[in-house]
Amino acid sequence: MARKERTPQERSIDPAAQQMLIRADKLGIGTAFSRADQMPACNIGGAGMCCKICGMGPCRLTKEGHTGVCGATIDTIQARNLVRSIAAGAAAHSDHGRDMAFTLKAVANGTAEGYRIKDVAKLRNVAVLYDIPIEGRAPEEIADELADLYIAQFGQQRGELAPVRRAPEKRQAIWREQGVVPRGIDREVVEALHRTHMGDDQDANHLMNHAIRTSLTDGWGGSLIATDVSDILFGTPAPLLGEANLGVLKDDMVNVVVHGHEPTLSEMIVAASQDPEIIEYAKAAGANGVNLSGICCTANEILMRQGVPAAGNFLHQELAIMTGAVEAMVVDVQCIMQALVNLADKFHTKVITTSPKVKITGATHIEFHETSAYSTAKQILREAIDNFKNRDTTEIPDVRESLVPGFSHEYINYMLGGTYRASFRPLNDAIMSGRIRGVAAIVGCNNPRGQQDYLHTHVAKELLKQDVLLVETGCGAIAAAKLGMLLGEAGLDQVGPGLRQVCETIGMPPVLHMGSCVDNTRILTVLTQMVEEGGLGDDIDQIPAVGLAPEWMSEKALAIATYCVASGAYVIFGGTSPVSGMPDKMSDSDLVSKIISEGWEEIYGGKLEFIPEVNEMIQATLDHIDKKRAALGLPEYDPDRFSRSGDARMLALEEMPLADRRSAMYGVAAD
Ligand code: NFS
Repeated sequence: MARKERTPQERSIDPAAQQMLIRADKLGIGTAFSRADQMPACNIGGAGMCCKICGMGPCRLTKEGHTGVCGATIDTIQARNLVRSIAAGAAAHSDHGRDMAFTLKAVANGTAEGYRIKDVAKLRNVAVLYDIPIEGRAPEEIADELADLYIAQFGQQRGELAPVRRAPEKRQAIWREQGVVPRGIDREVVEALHRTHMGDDQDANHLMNHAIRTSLTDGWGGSLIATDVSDILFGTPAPLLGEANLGVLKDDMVNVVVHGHEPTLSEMIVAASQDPEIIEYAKAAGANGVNLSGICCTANEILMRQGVPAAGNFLHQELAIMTGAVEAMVVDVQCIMQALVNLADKFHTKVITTSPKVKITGATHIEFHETSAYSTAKQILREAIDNFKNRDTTEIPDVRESLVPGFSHEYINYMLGGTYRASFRPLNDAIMSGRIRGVAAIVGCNNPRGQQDYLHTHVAKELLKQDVLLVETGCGAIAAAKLGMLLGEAGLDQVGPGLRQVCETIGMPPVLHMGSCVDNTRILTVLTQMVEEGGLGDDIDQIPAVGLAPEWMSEKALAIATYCVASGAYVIFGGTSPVSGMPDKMSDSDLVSKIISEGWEEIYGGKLEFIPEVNEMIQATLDHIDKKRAALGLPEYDPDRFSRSGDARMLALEEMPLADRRSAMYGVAAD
């Protein structure tokens, strides 16, 4: 039975999205939002209780005690499905990391067109972590050795993944004791597929151990490699001014939207869009140049390094085309909806696929290789410019917000301590004193089954009031950006008094945009440094911190959640649990749910829970932070302890009659 169709306001809290959804309705065009309304969610598959691993099925189990044709239980089927999702997510991130490592190798050997090593300092710092000699060596020589080491992580068969050494020592010891240190990235993903094949691993606990091992190939493997190499090639992010939302599209320019994940393509398109030859070409076509913007994690990559505006997050990909103002949507890998091609047909937009791994029927394919990167980028832009003449009527929502992204681990270190004494001391001290109650990472996708951006921003606002410092990545960060929550210090009046004092003293915003989803590894290395700084325990699980993905939808999100749990974090997801029992309680099988929460907490100190209700999500976050504070012996959080911050107090004083100020300031009676 089809669900009731929601209004644009029920589908998204973003005014730009609402405007485009009204336009979609007027034009009779479907979107992910309307398809979600029309597609009833499958309770059995959603709860992980459908097994289609072999040809005897699919077996849809609905009652306690049901088994598949082979005798597989609900627990085994849920565990197998979850392991497969985590393997797919880890594979996506890691394959991205592999391609980055190949690009680094090509740059080191002078075979990549248009790229160079932009951040030599980061290259040297990373090389040292792996004992690669740096003194007296050219950057290319160091890069060549680092690229070889990183490429080797994928095919390594035995031993330990090299980046694992970057985790806190105590954490590494737990992983060794549990036998979950990954041997090689590809090996663990292949083994995940093998173990979940018909007739293999059929013990839920044993399967979930491998879920942990597979996820670690992502967080302390492929994703970390992707972040390192992106920084080395394109620069480690530092704060800059950017803009977000559909209002960044321009009526008088050729609009090219880059969408997907890998910065190799988008960085080259950014460079090509500034090429005088391309600008001339655009002018000859009657446009004022090429206007680039991004969607999804590609947006984050070029936003935080180049200040290229973000047109939006995951659910904005169709809405951008709906403006009628996009000449080309250039995509590489991941989170690209197949619906784009049919939608683009209704307008003049060209969908251009570029990755050798991704073709979409009906899209134009211009394959992108690092050996001819710059030339291909120019070719893509020329295609877009040629398409400008086909533009019909447009409707670009006049909605955009400024934001300050670019808080890399390195920058936070510098921000807190300066160039010569870079340190996390002020942050740790602020948490220890209770000015900052704790830290929460709000990350992950949009999901059209919910109201776009509502959970992301509502949770963020409520936690800020409670003096919780926020870090954000992925589509969650873009949600916050679009709603004006990444405006540097501008939103400080919405923030609790202690956190406000810290932000004003350091000059930092209360929500730190740390990048794309592979950049969740920046959060891991930040947490590691917080441990090493001292005062917050000797492992990540002791820090008063929580990870949230309120609007998750992708398998990558499940991989991220699992490696964060394995690293010691409490992770809360919104939406539906892929290992829940049936909602009508026909099955109360909850072994896998218990393994990933209580079971993992016992071993790793972190746990994964699915909490759909927003207030429960917020309360669980605060309870966990307070529990960790108590365990560390830190003072109980007290919002009144630090009263009003300096700036707020000064403003209040300024408004006072002069005679009253003295007593207000010094507690003495006026003369
Ligand atoms: Ni992350 Fe980035 Fe967005 Fe979700 Fe997709 S873009 S890798 S998966 S939808 S946050």
